[in-house]
Amino acid sequence: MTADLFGDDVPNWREELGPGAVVLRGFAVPVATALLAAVNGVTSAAPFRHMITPGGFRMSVAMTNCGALGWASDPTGYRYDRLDPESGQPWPAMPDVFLRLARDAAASAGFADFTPDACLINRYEPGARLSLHQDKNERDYTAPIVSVSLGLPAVFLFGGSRRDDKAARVPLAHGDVVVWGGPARLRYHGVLALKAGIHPAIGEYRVNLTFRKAG
Ligand code: MD6
Ligand code: FE
Repeated sequence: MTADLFGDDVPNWREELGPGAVVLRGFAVPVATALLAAVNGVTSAAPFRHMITPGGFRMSVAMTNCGALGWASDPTGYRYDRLDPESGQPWPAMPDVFLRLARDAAASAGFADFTPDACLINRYEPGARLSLHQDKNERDYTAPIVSVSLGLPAVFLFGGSRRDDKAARVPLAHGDVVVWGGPARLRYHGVLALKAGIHPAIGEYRVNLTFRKAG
């Protein structure tokens, strides 16, 4: 862990979660307002929606996407698609502030030249959760994933390479960024049910941005 030597009031340190995985505490705080404004821009064109899993369940997390490719789930399976299935239109472009933050965070974690083509935007309301899963719909596992937490705090579960490996509980707060790749790329992970609360920036929600190189 590297302590903040710069004397500002923004949390700024890193916590290794294991080889290839790190939490950059507070990394997104300086751009959080700009990120949230950009989320509103994306969702005015591609609103949050509750997708249906291949098993037929409605996901408790509401999702949308921006970038050249968007992640989608429906009863036929999971996939990345160029078009929003709700509108038939391409997903909104990735805002510059998203791209810059994702690149900077990846570089800071040791993954140079990360160029995401997909950003999945997750919105949690109290009680919403994401069960343990691997991110494996992307074509190329050499690129890392960059995950940005905004709004209410959540407990991130970070497991191993098998579903039944014991998972660490990692609290994530507004502005924290998790980067994982290389040997950590296929580790199981999930999010515990969100606790109710009010965040000054976005009220009763947690919003998570996950950047990937999907295509
Ligand atoms: C979330 N995140 O934090 C859900 N996946 O809301 C993920 O599923 C995730 O945070 C891959 C890498 C980082 C993540
Ligand atoms: Fe994931």
